[in-house]
Amino acid sequence: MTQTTARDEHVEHELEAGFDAVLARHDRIEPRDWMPEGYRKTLVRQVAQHAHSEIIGMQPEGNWLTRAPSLRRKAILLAKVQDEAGHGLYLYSAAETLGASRADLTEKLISGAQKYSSIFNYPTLSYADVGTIGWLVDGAAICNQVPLCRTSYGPYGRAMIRICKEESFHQRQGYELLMTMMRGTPEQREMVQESVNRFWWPALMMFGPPDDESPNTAQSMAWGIKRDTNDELRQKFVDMSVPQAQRLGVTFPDPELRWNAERGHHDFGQPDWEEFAAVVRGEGPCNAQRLAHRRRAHEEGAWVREAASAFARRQASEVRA
Ligand code: FAQ
Repeated sequence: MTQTTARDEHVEHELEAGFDAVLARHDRIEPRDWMPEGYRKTLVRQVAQHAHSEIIGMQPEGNWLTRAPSLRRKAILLAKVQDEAGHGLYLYSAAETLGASRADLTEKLISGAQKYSSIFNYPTLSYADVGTIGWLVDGAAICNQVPLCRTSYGPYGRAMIRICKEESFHQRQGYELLMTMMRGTPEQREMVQESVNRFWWPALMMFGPPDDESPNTAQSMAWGIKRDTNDELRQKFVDMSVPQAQRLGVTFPDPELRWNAERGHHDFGQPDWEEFAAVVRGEGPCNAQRLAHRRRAHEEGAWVREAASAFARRQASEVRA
């Protein structure tokens, strides 16, 4: 071994020890800190997938913007969909602090090289779906994201704090919409139940595969990127949703769902994991439509990006002059 290699190895060792010490203290890793390449890559993967989900996630509800049943519902829905765009932008910015570029991540999304959440590949067939997405999809997102406020990477955790506050409003508006419909006609109540039946299982899939089939969980937990496993969060979501469903007057389409006094949790059935795998592979009901829409919006927005870059270049040259 040459002297330089030995010294490099020693430095690397020290850096790694410093990184481990930060994690052990439950402190934050910041963009300029040394980090193992695997940690950086895992974060870029998760944060990019999260950002893409927020952006693609505008489409299912956006579908109902022009058909909202009242001005009030339209104002609420517009605000919610715009919030999702904002979440996408905070998250792309967090990914940029790791050396990724937003343009490159967008290319990877529209070429299908990077994933986004399976949930957004299901259609929204009635206005009740707007309420169900708020209640169950944002509810699942909150369950998953509140622990991420304590994730070990500073910019991601800080983005999560604001995102969670906004997701809470999203969940409340969804629940309030469904409650209003449940107080309406028998047809409206049926619409709510039908919508809940379609979204329950896909909402459970949002937490990812079962722990024993999750290739990333163990390492992500060791690095403090994830604070809970997929199954732990899924259980938390089920326990949280059951009393809310009872209050609302709807049921979940799971014959195995029941309280287990010994465990202090609800037992529940397994989602169809083959369906999950197919949706993640791009074979869900709306995958092609969602990506085609995003691709078209990206192409049609090219002139805005060019104009913004030209403006930024001119401003920079004026400052230099
Ligand atoms: N869909 O080893 P794991 C929202 C992939 S935001 C598609 O367990 P990991 C707000 C996973 O990437 C919703 N793919 O992976 C909103 C991995 O593939 P890879 C998004 C999935 O990362 C509401 C492979 O399977 N939230 O809803 C899914 O440790 C309403 C193996 O899985 C986030 O992204 C899935 N459901 O755990 C917006 C939260 N699950 O990359 C609009 C942050 C897993 O190895 C309207 N992310 N995969 O090829 C996370 O917490 C984690 O990334 C998990 C997955 C828990 C999603």
